[in-house]
Amino acid sequence: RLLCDKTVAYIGAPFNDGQELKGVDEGPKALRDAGLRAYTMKMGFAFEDWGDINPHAPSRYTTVESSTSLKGDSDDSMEGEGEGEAHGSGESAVYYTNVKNSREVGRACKKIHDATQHAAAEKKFVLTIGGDHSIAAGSIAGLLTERPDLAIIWVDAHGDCNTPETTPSGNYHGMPAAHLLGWFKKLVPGFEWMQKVPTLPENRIAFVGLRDLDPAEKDMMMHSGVHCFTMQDVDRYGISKVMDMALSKIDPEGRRPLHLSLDVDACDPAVAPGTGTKARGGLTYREVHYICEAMAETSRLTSMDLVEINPLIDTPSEDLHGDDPDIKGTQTVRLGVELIASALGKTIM
Ligand code: NNH
Ligand code: MN
Ligand code: MN
Ligand code: MN
Repeated sequence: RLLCDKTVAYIGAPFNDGQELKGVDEGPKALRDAGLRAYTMKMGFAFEDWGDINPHAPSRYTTVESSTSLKGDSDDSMEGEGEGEAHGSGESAVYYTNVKNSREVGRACKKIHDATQHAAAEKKFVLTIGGDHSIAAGSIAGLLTERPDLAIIWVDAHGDCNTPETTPSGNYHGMPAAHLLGWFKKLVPGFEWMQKVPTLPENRIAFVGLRDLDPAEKDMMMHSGVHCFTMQDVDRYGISKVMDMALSKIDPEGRRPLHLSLDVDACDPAVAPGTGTKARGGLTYREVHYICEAMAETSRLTSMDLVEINPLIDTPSEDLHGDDPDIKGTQTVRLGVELIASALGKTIM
């Protein structure tokens, strides 16, 4: 029994505001232009392009949202002046004020939430393309609402587990996992809606590829129930053992729907140069493909985020024998299409 249909719902989240560098917002368009639709259809999937989330337009998904537990905080009531003060008495007492662009980020994430929830309700394979990793707060929140037993593999050089108290940068893309885990003690302006979203249990997320953690972030992760697999673990055990261990931690009985949140900065910069925060010593081309293939092999992968591809700083793709001529685009964009194909079940033989 399949947990989702063979239909990809493509949700573009062209979104920059969770970090400093321009260009990640061009990810969704670059992947379309690279030929993703034709490629996934060739693999036997139906492909529905749900368009891009426009952070500034009213939500298209208000009907879905009002039929769920997300009462109150509807998108429309969040638009306009002073949404941060909605809870009355003195913003600073209950609100963090140091998250950069939090109103824009929060509002966009709510729209992503509505879209992924809607697509999950329709049993689609929900593919959310960033944009920076902030979008995962929205996509995973929406998926959790519809698929409450969801378990997550978060592939990243970084933990994305900072809270506004520990963030060295104020950039929300370093915080979405902590937010989903319920580690924020106060509200974030723009993210009031997160209070109504189910909290992700710590033992239901495993990080793979870690190598660049901030000290306080590392401390919180180590003393929590989240599962961490560093690049040293990948060296020591090999990627196949790491994936077996990670999956058995978050889904011991092998029954949960699975989500892959894939930040391309998990890859070695030689493999994925087109990303804003590069960290040396990352996943090889085959290791990152293996992760996607292993997820597909479970038959329980029902959603995926692909984030932090920055076409503006990407390098041209080298033409190699055996490359599929149907995929166009620069190196990291091309890798993105290939990784999606692997996650959808493409195999070598
Ligand atoms: N940990 C740093 C921060 O909180 C960097 C996070 N950057 C990422 N994460 N690209 O994937 O700002
Ligand atoms: Mn990330
Ligand atoms: Mn990262
Ligand atoms: Mn990143």
